[in-house]
Amino acid sequence: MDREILVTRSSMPDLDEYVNEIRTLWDTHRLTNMGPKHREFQDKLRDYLEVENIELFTNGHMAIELTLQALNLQGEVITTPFTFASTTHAIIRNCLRPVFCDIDPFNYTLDVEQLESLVTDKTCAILPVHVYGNVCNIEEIERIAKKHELKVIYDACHAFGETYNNRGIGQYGDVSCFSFHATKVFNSIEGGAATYRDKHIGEILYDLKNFGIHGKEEVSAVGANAKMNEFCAAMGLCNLRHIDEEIAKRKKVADRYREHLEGVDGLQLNVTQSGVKSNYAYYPVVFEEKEFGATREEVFDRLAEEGILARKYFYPLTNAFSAFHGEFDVTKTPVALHISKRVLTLPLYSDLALEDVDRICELILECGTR
Ligand code: T4K
Repeated sequence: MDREILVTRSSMPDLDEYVNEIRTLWDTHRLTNMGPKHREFQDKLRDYLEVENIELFTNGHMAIELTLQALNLQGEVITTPFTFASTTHAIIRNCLRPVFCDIDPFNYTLDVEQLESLVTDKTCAILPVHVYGNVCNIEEIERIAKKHELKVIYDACHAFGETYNNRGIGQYGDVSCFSFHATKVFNSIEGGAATYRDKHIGEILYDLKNFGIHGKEEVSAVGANAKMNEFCAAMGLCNLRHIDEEIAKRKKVADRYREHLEGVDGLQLNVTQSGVKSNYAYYPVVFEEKEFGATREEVFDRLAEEGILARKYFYPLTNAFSAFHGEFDVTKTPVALHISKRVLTLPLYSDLALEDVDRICELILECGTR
């Protein structure tokens, strides 16, 4: 191909729309610290996500990290290793111990069959991930959490705008954390949010994102700085106007992949989940060499030769990171290990041409018949 196709491409509004949105900043010089754009964006998101409570952050990671801090947790947190670094790092940076649970082989979220066997008297919380926008087994997670009095914090960074059983995904668990990073279905350049059930958690989150400052002369908590600025909020406001259209376009791309790849021996496509309104966040395909005739690496390399840069989200597993010096036994999460060695996330974004999807699939299918 004469141009590169990357795994994703940020959605952006028309330049004029953004310029118009930020114009008032030149009048007010109010660039950050919960200004009018921040307030408007937060209100609009509350409606869009169908949640009662929301707090904006500078990114998805700080939403997760500060949520764990706000809940004042101690001990062990059961989580998945099949995720981005952020999820595991947020646990460890709070001096908590991650306990890795294996994943479901088809939707790649926490394996609820194994989950309860990992609960000990040190367990304080479960941190599942709606990975690729696939919704976790919420009923079972809630049952287990209730039985053992555990907090549930969903990493919903891939699940923007999704609903489960007609309720915004952010309504589930004690807290759900979203990312609005440039690479996500919905972006505010960088950004994130926590949606939560208990209003009191919101007060703590606010303190933690703004140095614990209350008014001009009182600092009543030891907080960090994780505020969203006005330029990011303005980008979020613009992108929010177009989000439904964006997701509809992503669906067309995902459907086209499925037309070409469904039913091919040795290819496992992503699940369609009942009760879920999907956002088509990623297009993961698992390559089983024996049945397909080529490895994930061979497909990755062949696509790269043509300038198509798919990604191995999520390889390596977080429990295999060199940062942890072999502290965690990856063989205890065999399904996650198997999938992470075989999965490739194919390019998926709203303005990816369907002809490009055809070409990508052609190249993939050729790999299998070589
Ligand atoms: N939890 C989960 C499950 C997550 O996946 C993430 C983030 C988080 C928590 C934390 O949320 P944030 O703190 O990030 O809000 C990317 C993203 O940086 C990261 O947000 C995302 N997950 C992760 C899955 O992917 P990289 O290192 O793969 O990104 P990068 O720079 O290689 O970009 C990938 C492709 O995206 C590029 O090839 C081109 C395109 N791109 C990238 C950028 C930066 C754009 O089109 N525009 C851009 O500005 O991590």
